[in-house]
Amino acid sequence: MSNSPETAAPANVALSSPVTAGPRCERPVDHQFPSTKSTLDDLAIFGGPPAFAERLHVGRPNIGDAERFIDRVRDVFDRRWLSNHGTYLAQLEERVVTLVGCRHAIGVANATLGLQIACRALDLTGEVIVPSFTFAATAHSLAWEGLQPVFCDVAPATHNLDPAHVVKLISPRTSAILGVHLWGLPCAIDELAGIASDHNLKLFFDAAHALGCSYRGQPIGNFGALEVFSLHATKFVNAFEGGIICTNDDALARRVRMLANFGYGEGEIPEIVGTNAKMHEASAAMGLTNLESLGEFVAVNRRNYHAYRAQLASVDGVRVIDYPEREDHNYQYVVVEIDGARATLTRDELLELLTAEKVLARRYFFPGVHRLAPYRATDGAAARLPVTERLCESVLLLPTGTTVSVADIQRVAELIRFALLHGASIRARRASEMGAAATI
Ligand code: T4K
Repeated sequence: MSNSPETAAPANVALSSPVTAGPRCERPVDHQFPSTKSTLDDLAIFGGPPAFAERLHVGRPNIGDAERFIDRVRDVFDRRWLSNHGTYLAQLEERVVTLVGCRHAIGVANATLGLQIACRALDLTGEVIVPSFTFAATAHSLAWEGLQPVFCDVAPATHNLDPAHVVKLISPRTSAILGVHLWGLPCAIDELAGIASDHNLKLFFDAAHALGCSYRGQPIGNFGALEVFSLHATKFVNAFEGGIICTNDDALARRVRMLANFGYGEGEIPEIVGTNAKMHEASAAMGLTNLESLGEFVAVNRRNYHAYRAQLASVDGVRVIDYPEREDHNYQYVVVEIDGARATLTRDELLELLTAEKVLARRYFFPGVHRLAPYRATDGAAARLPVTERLCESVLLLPTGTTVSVADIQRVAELIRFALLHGASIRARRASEMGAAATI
């Protein structure tokens, strides 16, 4: 697997490119744990002490001004208005409208329900073209609405829908294209809009990752028929759970509001079949409070992203995905690709090693939605998704967010560098230990 020479010398790695301290981190540095690994025995998979006392997470929630949130919840109690388009939801929606610059922002209980409502609001039928390299919820929302997801490959640089492949998948049953702005990187929106218009298809976006991001200078939330943000706990801005549907279409906005609220319009009697996808006031207060710290969250995420880039730049076989500086970005995810041809360990071997050190990196998204049980039998798409298949085997997300410090990142990068310098020895020792265990 590896072409890289293995260094015999112990890796007491000196850090290059010091990273300047930025905004506050909520976790103190734990000094009692050794910051470097000098021999294989130091690795936690071989019985050494883990590099971190407490686990480092990918999706640790960013939390803004907790006191202000608690004051708002007290106010909710005082006024005894807990749900059904309360004042905090109205404020949250207004703030998103201002941030995104769109005409309508509609708060919902979560983005999955938001996508389901989108399918209804757009009257979709038959097949919808969607990437497989995404969280299961994207495809589930279609399947839940009785639609067939048709899995499309993605572009290697952005991990987003490949427009050339989209065209090939259009059939007489296709009613829409659902793009995902994965990691907050915008899809090839203009190309997709052209294809949708040429073939008379609806276009909408799963923007779960993309609050605070832009495409050609315009905020995400303004494209396609509508876009759906997630405010889940692990997202850049969270409302515990939540979603926001943004659109510039007045009629569509009205329909979305009705669908999310049992079919009620302005009157006392439901006009259409609707569901209950309302966001309650505690969630709205949390979303609003966290939105007020958006600038700080971006600053911390951006600092962390650049720290990882600097620390991992010289590590052979590791690529940190690019976020173009000319666009707004939330830097919520630090996404690395482990190149199977150049790195001395596979992504999964590295993940096992990091997990033992209490670095809970994540394989988003493994094994690819087209390989999940509900879709495997119906689609059989693996052969036509070569980029997706490669990414599902090579992508790893590293811990970041306001609970991760630059010192943590230096330590994570040291671990990765040490592991890949000594990959062949690590693999050989692991194999011999497993073999010995199997014969006991
Ligand atoms: N479209 C896309 C592209 C998405 O990524 C998602 C959601 C959706 C649509 C649907 O949006 P929502 O309906 O959720 O609004 C997590 C999230 O649950 C999910 O929202 C998210 N994508 C996905 C990428 O990640 P899991 O199964 O990986 O979550 P879990 O519980 O393993 O947590 C991840 C990490 O975060 C762990 O290390 C623990 C940590 N964590 C998590 C929570 C909830 C905390 O430290 N505190 C917490 O409160 O799916």
